[in-house]
Amino acid sequence: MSAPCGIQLEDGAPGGGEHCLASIAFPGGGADDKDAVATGLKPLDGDRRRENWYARKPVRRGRNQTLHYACNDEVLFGHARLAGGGELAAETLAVYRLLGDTLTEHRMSPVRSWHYLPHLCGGAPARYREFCDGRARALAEWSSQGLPGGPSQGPSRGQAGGPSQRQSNYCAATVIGTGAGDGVFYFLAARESGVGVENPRQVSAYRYPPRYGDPPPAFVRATLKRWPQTCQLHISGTAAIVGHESAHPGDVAAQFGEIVRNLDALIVEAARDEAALRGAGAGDLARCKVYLNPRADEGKLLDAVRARLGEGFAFRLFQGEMCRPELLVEVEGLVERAR
Ligand code: 3EB
Repeated sequence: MSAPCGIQLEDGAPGGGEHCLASIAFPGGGADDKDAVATGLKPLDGDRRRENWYARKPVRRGRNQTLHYACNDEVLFGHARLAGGGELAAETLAVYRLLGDTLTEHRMSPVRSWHYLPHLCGGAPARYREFCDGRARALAEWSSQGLPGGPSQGPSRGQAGGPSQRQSNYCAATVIGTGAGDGVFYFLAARESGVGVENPRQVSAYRYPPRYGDPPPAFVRATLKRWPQTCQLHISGTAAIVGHESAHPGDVAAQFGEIVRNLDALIVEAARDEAALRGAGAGDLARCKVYLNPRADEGKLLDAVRARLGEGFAFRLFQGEMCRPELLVEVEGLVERAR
């Protein structure tokens, strides 16, 4: 492995844990799953293989209250329950405080985060807003403590910024609603921080107008992580949002087409910073996960994927709810290149 960390898709838990950072299970929660991070995600393609995260160098394991992690001097990978049965904002705030403490202790910067939360927007978007509230409060605390990963005050590149203009050091993220059960949060962090990349077709989520929720969601469209020999573009969950508005409500195939345009534009933007990414596009997404709203037509989606990205394009398909009820599909993945 030329990168300090990577994912293998495997049928069970990794044998021999010296290099294993974590084992992500879909959906997980069975008797053999005590070492797995159970996502609660229902695979629609029957593929229940785990995402086993490995580090190039041996890791040691630690725990900060409910936050479990494994790390070496290059990477730290951690996870925690985020049940959110009662107060999701308070629970998110508490977990992100633990994360901030852990990253400070190990001198790590957040690179990528995943959140799978039951009942995210079934009925009302309230729970997603609660989540955003808790995360934003914690990340604001991080900034005041000098920790990377939060908002930073000051003018953004290329923008006429007064002191109220927010620039971000947020990391890439996924937030997907699952069925019953507990929620889960997991993340990758690195000793050397990555760079946030925004999408020229989309308003930065942390600048969405307040009608989508106040505070706005605290994430960037992608984190560009350079390692000594490779670069990884960790792409956030990407939906059919153009500007700040949802496109093509009710039309899963058209939403997928818009997502492909968003992914292409985002990767081109990242390639302005990193020559190794030049020429790449949505079809180069590795470890691609597609989340499909239970109301949407799976056949129409699969036709759209084949039409846009070709028969050979590899991806995993899960049932999931998006942060806005009209969004039927969301896509995430990783573009990795030698440099
Ligand atoms: C969007 O673009 C769709 O709150 O961390 C996608 C990925 C979405 C991450 C987050 C939200 C988040 O606004 C929703």
